[in-house]
Amino acid sequence: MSEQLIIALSKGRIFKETLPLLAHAGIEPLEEPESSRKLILDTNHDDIKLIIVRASDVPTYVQYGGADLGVTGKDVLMEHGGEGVYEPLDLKIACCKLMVAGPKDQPEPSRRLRIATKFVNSTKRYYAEQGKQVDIIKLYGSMELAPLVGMADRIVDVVDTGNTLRANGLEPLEHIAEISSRLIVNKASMKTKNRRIQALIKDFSEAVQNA
Ligand code: PRT
Ligand code: MG
Repeated sequence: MSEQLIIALSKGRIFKETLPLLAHAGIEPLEEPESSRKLILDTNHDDIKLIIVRASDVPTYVQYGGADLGVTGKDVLMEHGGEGVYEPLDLKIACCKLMVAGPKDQPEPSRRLRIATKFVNSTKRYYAEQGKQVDIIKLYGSMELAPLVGMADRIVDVVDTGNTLRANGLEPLEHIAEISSRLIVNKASMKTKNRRIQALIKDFSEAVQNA
């Protein structure tokens, strides 16, 4: 039997939007991550497994060889830094924008801006490029709440429709980066399983072009 190929995905939009790409490569999961408690999903190929991990853990699994390949948002990849992984393909799925947002019609305070975000590295880099000193407050979710309770002046978060911002009286202020999901590959796997990985990259890129 040939060696295993392990692909790391996260539940939700990444899984859903990766399914058609997998299908184009002839790969079909035999169970649903939403209904199954299993973390390793079988596919129609004995030697291809999908592992379901936290979105922010996908680059780490691929970096350390827990998975050969993964699908992850560019936002997550920018935070991680991308060490130990190749990023051969923009899958053009789960698209959104990384943005600075804040309360509607609120001028900048005269003191340093306080920014709440889970994207600490990207936020540091963005303000450093502007030559602006800010204080960053690290959060793990629901960033929109921080300005509402006076804990921060601004947030840095990914925005799609902007409905979540609007529902909380916030508005997008500055555009930091266009985000889409990327195929990432473990560097050692790229050498040892090159033929199979190249074939998968080719199938995925055809599917992206046809989408
Ligand atoms: O949920 P968990 O903490 O485990 O991880 P996660 O939130 O990073 O995972 P997930 O599955 O929600 O997102 C995976 C990837 O999808 C992200 O890394 C982004 O690259 C991408 N993506 C695309 C988005 C969105 N669109 C998006 N809208 N990720 C998050 N959102 C959030 C947004 O911040 C807001 O809170 O969804 C909410 C609705 O957005 P609006 O603007 O349409 O209201
Ligand atoms: Mg989420």
